[in-house]
Amino acid sequence: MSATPTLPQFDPGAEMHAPELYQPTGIGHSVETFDDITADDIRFYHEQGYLMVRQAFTPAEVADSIAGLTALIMGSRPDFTGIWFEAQIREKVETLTVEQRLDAVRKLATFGDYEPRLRAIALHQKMLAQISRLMGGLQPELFQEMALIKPPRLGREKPWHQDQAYFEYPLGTPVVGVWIALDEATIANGCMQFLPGAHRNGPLIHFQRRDWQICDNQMMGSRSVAAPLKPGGLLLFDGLLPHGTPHNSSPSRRRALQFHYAPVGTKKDAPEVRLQHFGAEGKNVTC
Ligand SMILES: O=C(O)CCC(=O)C(=O)O
Repeated sequence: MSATPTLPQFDPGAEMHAPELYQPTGIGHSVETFDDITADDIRFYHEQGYLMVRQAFTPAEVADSIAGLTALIMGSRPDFTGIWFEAQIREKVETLTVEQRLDAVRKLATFGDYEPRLRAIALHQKMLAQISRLMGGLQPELFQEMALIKPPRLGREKPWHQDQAYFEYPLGTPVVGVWIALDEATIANGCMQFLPGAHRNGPLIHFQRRDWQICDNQMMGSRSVAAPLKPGGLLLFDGLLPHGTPHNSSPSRRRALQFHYAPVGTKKDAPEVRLQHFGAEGKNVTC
């Protein structure tokens, strides 16, 4: 394949959030390994919209994923164009050394065809088996791959949102997200935070503000829970679970993988249908 030179892509914004948006009141429920997930945990997932697995992947599997990500950022595949840089380094991206680029990237997407180590973790057999249980026995199909990196002191917020506000799958589709910590994810460096059980309230209106997001006013003072995870830990979460991550103001890097699955063969809606559910138009609401 020939290399196509492309201009660097940037994340849309660097605006800081109000600290009150991310004040978790507790830590989420977890099990130790995939093998420890019981029928009660599956029920818990359906009621609360999430489940954490503290040791989902081995240190070797984590190291492989990091090596795969690093290789892509260092340019192992010049034909790979799915890299977005932090908005704050827009002025200096061209002057960064390849090493410095490692701490300037915000996200990568759609990389499995370019990096077999990342495809392998997305299709990890033990993980897929548990996702299938969460889908009531249906066969999961991977439809989205992302790596989300919060460089030290720079990594920006991902505002509160529901992932299904980004997808065209009909409401009622059991969309399952997985979020895998590659570094230790802490409250200080921007681990996931979510509203347990709120997936059952259905779609929330999203607005284009710092991102395509739930209105800050709606999230202020809400009782969120955090998902701190060691490397190799995993969060399983429902496509309608409101979640977000704060800015990383710590000195430690926070790298994570996020994959999404829907049952094989699920037909997508037209984009207008998604906006009828998640968009503000015609609903007499403001943010
Ligand atoms: O890893 C993060 O910072 C948040 C990722 C996320 O929620 C998303 O991209 O939907």
